[in-house]
Amino acid sequence: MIERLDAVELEEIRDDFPILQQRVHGKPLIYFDNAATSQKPRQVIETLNDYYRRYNANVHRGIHALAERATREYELARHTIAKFINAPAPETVVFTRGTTEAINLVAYSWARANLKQGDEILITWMEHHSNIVPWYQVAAATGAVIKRIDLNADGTLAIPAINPRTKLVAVTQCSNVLGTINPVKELAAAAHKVGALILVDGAQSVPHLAVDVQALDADFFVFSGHKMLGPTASGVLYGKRALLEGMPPFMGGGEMIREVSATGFTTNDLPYKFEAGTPNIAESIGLGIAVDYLQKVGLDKIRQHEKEITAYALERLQEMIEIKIYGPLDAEKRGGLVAFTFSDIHPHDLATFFDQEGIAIRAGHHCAMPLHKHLGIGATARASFYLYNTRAEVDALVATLQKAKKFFGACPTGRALGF
Ligand code: C6P
Repeated sequence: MIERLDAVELEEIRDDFPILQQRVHGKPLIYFDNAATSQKPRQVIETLNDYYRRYNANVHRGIHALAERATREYELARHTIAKFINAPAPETVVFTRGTTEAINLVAYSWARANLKQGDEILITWMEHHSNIVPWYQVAAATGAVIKRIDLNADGTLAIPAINPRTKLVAVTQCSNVLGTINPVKELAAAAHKVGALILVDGAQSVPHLAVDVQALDADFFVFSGHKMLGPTASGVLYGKRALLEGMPPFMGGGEMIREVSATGFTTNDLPYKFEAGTPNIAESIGLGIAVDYLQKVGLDKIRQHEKEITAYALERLQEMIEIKIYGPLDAEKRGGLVAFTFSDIHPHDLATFFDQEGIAIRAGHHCAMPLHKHLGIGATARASFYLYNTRAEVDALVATLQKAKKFFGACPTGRALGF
């Protein structure tokens, strides 16, 4: 039986998000910018408040009551998150400030130590700049070469046989523009066949789909807390233990050492070797509470809800001849976001028009400039959904597009196409 959120649950969820109760420009807020950052439930907001009011202290240092409580809650969050992604042990979960920092950690530590001239790093056309620029930097430092997996006409990956020169496949599990959900398990198997590793960017998947890093056989898996109901500056690098153990530290300082002498240092155990300095304590604790919240609702229910909202949005948007939607038109193959262009109206003008109606969407290149260039466009408008969005809000999106058409005097540019 398919589990879905019923109307009562949806209303209860919405009540947990104080920000959704407000009006923007005199209109009820409709928040469709979840791929940029999600809103936070009161449980997470209260956790941050509680930390700073009642047990603010540094972790793994003091022996007083506040320090012990802070350390306990911080490590509890690590346990919760490890279980959530089915990591084999909490030590394989490193807290970072987000996806970007986690990818840079791997690029600076693993890649610089392991790649050499002529080695290949395989990415895709749909990567976010966070999963492109660190590899350009690695290529410049080591002489490695960047290769890209091409796209099919429907915005899915045209998966090639992987070249034996490939040492790393770095791929997003869900595109923040096309919405495409990529077959990372198959890519991991193909990478391993030629002795390459795979790094999976889970920034747009972990908030929305049940993820099992062991079932995927990911070598590295990264994601951001702020896109999954958690605080900003929270995030995770998961890595296979043997890999993390073999890697040099990314940053030097307190916590990451076991001993420091007049001439050198030895490194701490996992995961602390990669958590130099005072970490993002409140944020990581808050992320643990966000994960509790997602698990209480149920990832399968959340995915089903978003699939239904996305399918409805795709159907309603395609009623308009002026629209062009990017990525697969089948909600089963995509996450809960839709990027589009609408006639000849610039996406920034559209986003401004939407804002006046109280609807938050994003416009621009969404930190995926190579993808937009590859598609021959400068920018797209994007509506991205989460567990608290409703069909009525999608109706408002469509009604506002119709209003924008009248306002801007848009002329049809062709039928909605997959690409
Ligand atoms: N995408 C968006 O509006 P950080 O900024 O480190 O939390 O996440 C970076 C990142 C990495 N990979 C993917 C697939 C992403 O979507 C993002 C963030 C936001 O699409 C902000 S640009």
